[in-house]
Amino acid sequence: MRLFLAVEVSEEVREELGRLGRRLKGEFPSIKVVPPANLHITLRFFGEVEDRVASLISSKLRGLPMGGRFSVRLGKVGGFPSRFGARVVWVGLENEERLADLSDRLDSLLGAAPIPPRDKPFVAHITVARSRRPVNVEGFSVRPLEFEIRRVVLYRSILAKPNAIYEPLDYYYLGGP
Ligand code: 2AM
Repeated sequence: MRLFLAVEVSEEVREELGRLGRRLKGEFPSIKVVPPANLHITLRFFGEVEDRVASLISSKLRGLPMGGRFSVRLGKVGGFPSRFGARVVWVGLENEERLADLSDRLDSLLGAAPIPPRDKPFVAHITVARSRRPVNVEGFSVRPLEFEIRRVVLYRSILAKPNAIYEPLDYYYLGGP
């Protein structure tokens, strides 16, 4: 199964990014907007793994201290490979060091083989749309909403049309009051 670890965004953020998605669609009709229910911040992508590796990931993370809760804030609208010619449109995060620390912590808890290694450095982002044709997203922005990160979710991703289905398999709670 295809797996990744992510954190959720608040309802208010889903609404704000939904508005951004509608503005993008208005400007670039062929763009594919991520449905609000699918918005998330990936901390670690594993790709396709065997069932026993999925169970190992759950058992390694369950019950371990993940660090405390923290807040992040929506930042700039950007693009991969660039915001002037974006095929992936994303929103960045302020306080992204906390997310990077959490991603590193997960890596050290998970250890090496048979867990697939990380293939790209961590870049905190929320993907909001994808486009075959590169689009210029300079000039788009979102309100700098703040939201709390309370838990890490292990998701199974089922590639489907028109949108992937993300099925939560397990939750790992950050400490806090
Ligand atoms: P994206 O949003 O930048 O496309 C489910 O597919 C999640 O895993 C998405 O958030 C996606 O990031 C991320 N993902 C997919 N392939 C990846 C890869 N090779 N490396 C890192 N993250 C990946």
